[in-house]
Amino acid sequence: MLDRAQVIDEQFIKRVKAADFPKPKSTTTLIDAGLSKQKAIEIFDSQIKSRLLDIIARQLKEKGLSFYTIGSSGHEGNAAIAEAYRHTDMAFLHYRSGGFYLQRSKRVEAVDGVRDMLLSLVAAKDEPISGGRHKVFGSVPLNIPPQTSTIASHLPKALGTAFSLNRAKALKLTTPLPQDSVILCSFGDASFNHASSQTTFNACAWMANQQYPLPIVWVCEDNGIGISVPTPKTWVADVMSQKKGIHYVSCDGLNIADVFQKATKAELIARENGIPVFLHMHCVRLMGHAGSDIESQYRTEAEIIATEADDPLLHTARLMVEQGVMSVEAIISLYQDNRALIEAKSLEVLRMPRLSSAKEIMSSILPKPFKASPKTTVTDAMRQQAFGAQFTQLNQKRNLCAQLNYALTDLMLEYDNMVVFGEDVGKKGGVYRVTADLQARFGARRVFDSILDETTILGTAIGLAHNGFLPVPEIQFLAYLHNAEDQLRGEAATLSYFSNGQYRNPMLIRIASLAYQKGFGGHFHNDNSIAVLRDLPGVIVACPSNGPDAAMMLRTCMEMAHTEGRIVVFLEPIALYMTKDLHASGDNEWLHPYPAPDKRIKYGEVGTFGQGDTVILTYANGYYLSRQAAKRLKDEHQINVKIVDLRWLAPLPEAAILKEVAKAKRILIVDEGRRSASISEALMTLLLEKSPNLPQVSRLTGEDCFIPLGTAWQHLLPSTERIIDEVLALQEKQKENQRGRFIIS
Ligand SMILES: Cc1ncc(C[n+]2csc(CCOP(=O)(O)OP(=O)(O)O)c2C)c(N)n1
Ligand SMILES: [Mg+2]
Repeated sequence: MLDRAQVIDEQFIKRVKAADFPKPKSTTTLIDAGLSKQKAIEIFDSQIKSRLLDIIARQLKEKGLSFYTIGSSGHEGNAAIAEAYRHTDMAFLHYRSGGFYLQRSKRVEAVDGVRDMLLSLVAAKDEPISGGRHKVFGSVPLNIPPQTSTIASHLPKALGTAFSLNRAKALKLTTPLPQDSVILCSFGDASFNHASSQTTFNACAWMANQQYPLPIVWVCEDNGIGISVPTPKTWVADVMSQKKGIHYVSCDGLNIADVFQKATKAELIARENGIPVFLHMHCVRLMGHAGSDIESQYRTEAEIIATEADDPLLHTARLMVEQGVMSVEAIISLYQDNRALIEAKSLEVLRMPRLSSAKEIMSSILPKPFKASPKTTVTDAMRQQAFGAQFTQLNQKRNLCAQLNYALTDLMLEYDNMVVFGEDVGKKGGVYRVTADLQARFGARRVFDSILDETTILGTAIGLAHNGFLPVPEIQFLAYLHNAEDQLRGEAATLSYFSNGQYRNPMLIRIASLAYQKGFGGHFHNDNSIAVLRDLPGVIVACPSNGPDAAMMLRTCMEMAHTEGRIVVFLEPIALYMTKDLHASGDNEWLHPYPAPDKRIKYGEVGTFGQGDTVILTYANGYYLSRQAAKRLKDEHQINVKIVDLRWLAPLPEAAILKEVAKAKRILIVDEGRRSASISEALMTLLLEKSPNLPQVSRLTGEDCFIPLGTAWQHLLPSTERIIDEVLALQEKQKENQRGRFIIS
């Protein structure tokens, strides 16, 4: 079959010249829509530019000069949507929203939309959003954050940003987005079915049901197909036109007047009334899914030709001619002049530099330095008022749970834009009462229950962060992070990287984690695997083992979120929340006074206990058990050990670890995670690679297994006894090592 890009290109010229236009699918005129002739020409110009960029993308790809050919052809009606909104209305865009991007770019003088898109095609370093890291629509001045290729993953955060608008108003916060903004979010018809979409529409309808204002317009760019799978004709409308709480509006994506009219209507409903709108734009898909897609494998030639006959550019050309806006000749000139312009600009961008070193590529993993929002100077009187009766008890010895609660209280006083939310964190104060009384202290606007959906929780966090909040979402148990982990791994963690450090979504995700719960059995409440958190570039994983550390680490984590835009995962060891005793019942040695609010544990600073030439590297429950083991090793075997509490699990505090083991004769790694993919593997590698005088090292870890119910978990996890045995075994092994060489067992 012929190259469809060429066919479509030639067809446009031929049919316009012959005034051979497709029949309209709707009757809305420019006058009906209130669209001036000049605006109509501008929209048409954006449509043409978008089309020609798709065509040139394929030509460049054929020559090996560009890398991605997914285009917007057939969807160019979305240019008229851009016209209906302000450029300050944040837009989370579908990968076929080229027309939208180009039309919006006309609002901001400094932005050259065509150049931006060409730079993106050739992965040039000067590409304005990702700096050559991704072919994506995005621009800070246009308020278009870049989206990932994971379809539908952007919907939860778009809802979160819409949610943030009214919340900011209610809390009288100064935020980056104007408070009368509308949020836009576009996606395809097949993406509509994705779990991330469906959960978002559910959450959106749920919030609307609570009368919460949500100025958001969901734009479904419905071309009737997802790669090769057709969407049943009435499917999207059947579902969404029935959905209570979300206003449904349909438009003909082949008629810019109709699109503009309906988009304007949607804007009014969303902006004026805070009612979410589903704008269903019917369009076609031209040139297949992408350049690599061979459409003839799943569509007949007749079907392809019939779709091409409905080219939206031909529809706009008809509208322009019929409504006396442009002549046929003027349209051809506009088309050909744009071709010349784009070709000239493409020659320019081809000469632009590309990313050329790992350092350069990785430079955007962390956000660029920015001016952090102001903090409140907290006085004693403010603390007294917030803590109430508890204020006088703050210097009494408390457990980990209470200290986290106190630290969160102090942080809420310091950061006006901090919000705490998740399942049951409000009135109940969390399953483990870590957030107890916070809602009473700070109100339901800052401490609130989410719906039972982790994707929505993390998506809301990202969305809130897009509008200047410091979100502190809670995931009730580590095992439940996983059904939403895309929001962290795919979305939040990649935002800075794919926006060249220009966008950030700081947050502190608290997760009740790890095993050893004696009264609460089973894997799902005792998940001891943190593998999915270990390899996220730029994300910090913190894990305290005791109350004061938790409070002082939490403060540092919030500061890093606030001043550096960092994403921090804060793993709270459930089994230690209420722990009081260390060595014997009633000794209260795991209770500690709450550290003064200015005390911090710096990022990368490890904790140490004891002195000895055997060093135990551990964290969380492992640290607690090692402390028990240390006492017995001393009392019963006259062995002194040094215990290092890692505290920071990713990135590992390498320098501090190496310093602590520099004089070690034996190293025992105690890791309550699984043998595979736990921190122990990273520690082993670190020691092998960077410890000059590597002593005898061994690992004590959990088994590669899920945690069973009841008391059987004890057979799988490190225990005090086993730590003692391992230390003794290490000593023995070293004695046996007659050759004096370094051995890893
Ligand atoms: C989560 C996820 N699964 C699969 C894909 C691969 N994929 C990319 S686009 C696409 C089809 C999307 O169709 P639709 O939403 O209708 O958008 P269209 O391309 O038709 O505009 C698929 C399956 C992906 N990008 N993300
Ligand atoms: Mg589709």
